[in-house]
Amino acid sequence: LGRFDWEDPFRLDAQLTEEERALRDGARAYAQEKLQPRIIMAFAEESTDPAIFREMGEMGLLGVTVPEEYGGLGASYVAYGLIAREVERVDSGYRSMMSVQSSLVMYPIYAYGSEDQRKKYLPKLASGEWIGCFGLTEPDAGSDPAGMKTVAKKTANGYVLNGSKMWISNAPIADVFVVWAKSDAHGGKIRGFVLDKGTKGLSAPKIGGKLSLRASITGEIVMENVEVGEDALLPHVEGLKGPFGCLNRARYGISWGVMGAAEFCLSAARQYGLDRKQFNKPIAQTQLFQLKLANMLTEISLGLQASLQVGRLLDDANAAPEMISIVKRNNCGKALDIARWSRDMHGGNGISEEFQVIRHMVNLETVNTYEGTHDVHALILGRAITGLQAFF
Ligand code: TGC
Ligand code: FAD
Repeated sequence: LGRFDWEDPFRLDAQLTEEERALRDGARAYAQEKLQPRIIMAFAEESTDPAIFREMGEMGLLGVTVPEEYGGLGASYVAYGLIAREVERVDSGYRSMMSVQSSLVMYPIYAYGSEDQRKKYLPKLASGEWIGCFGLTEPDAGSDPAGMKTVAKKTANGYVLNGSKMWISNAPIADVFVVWAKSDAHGGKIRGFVLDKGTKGLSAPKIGGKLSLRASITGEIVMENVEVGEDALLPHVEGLKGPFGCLNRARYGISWGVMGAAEFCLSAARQYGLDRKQFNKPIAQTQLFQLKLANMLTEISLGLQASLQVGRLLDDANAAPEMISIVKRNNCGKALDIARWSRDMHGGNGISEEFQVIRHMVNLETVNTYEGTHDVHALILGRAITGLQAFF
């Protein structure tokens, strides 16, 4: 029988390729050396440092699954997940910045874009010189994006876009806006457009006062008679499967990312329990404390293994969206539970920024909601199980 390692309970490390391990180690070194020292202040001040995109670009962390000819690494989805886990071990906001750029901006331009769009945008997004955002959600259309009101009207030379998007990560500092609109020229079907910062009528005011994900800037996208040429249209996709194709990848990455945050919370609780004495013994020597650690470790072990399997299936082009709903939903919900337990296990210190677990806890409230809420993914799975649609 083998030795048990609580930091790698199912020998995940041994299930990775050499390239995947190298990318993970590079991401871990960057996240711990460059992001960890900034996060407490960034979260406190609700500030986002755009230089992080360029640093991530230099480290090769943006668009890792995009082929090398467009500035990516052509790496596996498992590698992408491992990177998300290392970045989110520091903060969900930093992982958000990265996963929007990779899965929600670079992926659609690569998968649905023209060759000219790929060449214009992808290398600069991969290097972090340009920052991207993805506008699907609207003030009156969140879980039900089919209810969007943004419209694209055909003109002689292109389109005019009108509408507004809400809760858009990276928007106030974005150079590139991937937005989804109902297009009259395509029978009212949803189409994707790539807009450049500075286009007349396009603005992205910041949404302030967030008590979660404070290191990742969020904004609206306001489009007032935004005129674009035909070359702004993503030519190769039509309908909701366009944005959902991107969301599949981002949701999968989130399933790994939140496990990184959960691992941080487990390690912090363990260390705190070993150091802190009450009733003349370490609190880690009490049965209730150990029960919580055991529950945390169990959920993390199972969650990581499930994400690895879905990643391998994605790499084999054999993953179904429902598999991604299982891991997005389960891992976010479990990570949120783990962060709450860890906060509790730290006692009063658990509410201090210094111990960091309450920051993970409030961040994970957002992550449990965005990219399809915990309940919406239950309904996606319920529909797959029963064949009955319960959304409306
Ligand atoms: P439904 O009828 O189910 O489907 C409409 C069309 O879309 C296709 N489709 C998919 N295609 C690929 N992948 C998927 N996962 C797909 N799901 C559906 C489907 O086949 C159909 O295609 P076609 O050709 O027949 O037209 O659509 P519905 O309107 O009933 O959808 C219901 C529901 C609830 C599943 C869906 O609307 C949903 O997932 N809602 C959640 C919305 C959401 O996730 N928003 C995310 C916004 S982006 C974001 O949060 C970024 S945060 C980023 C960060 O900071 O990290
Ligand atoms: P609603 O859809 O109004 O849901 C409210 C509640 O009702 C939830 O509990 C939900 O589960 C429940 N509910 C809804 N429908 C049903 C139903 N049929 N049955 C049962 N319960 C239901 N969007 C983007 O497009 N791009 C981004 O970059 C982006 N970044 C974000 C960053 C942050 C910090 C946040 C908070 C959000 C971001 N979002 C982004 C938006 C996010 O995807 C939405 O908030 C999410 O999809 C939920 O939509 P909503 O907020 O409108 O909630």
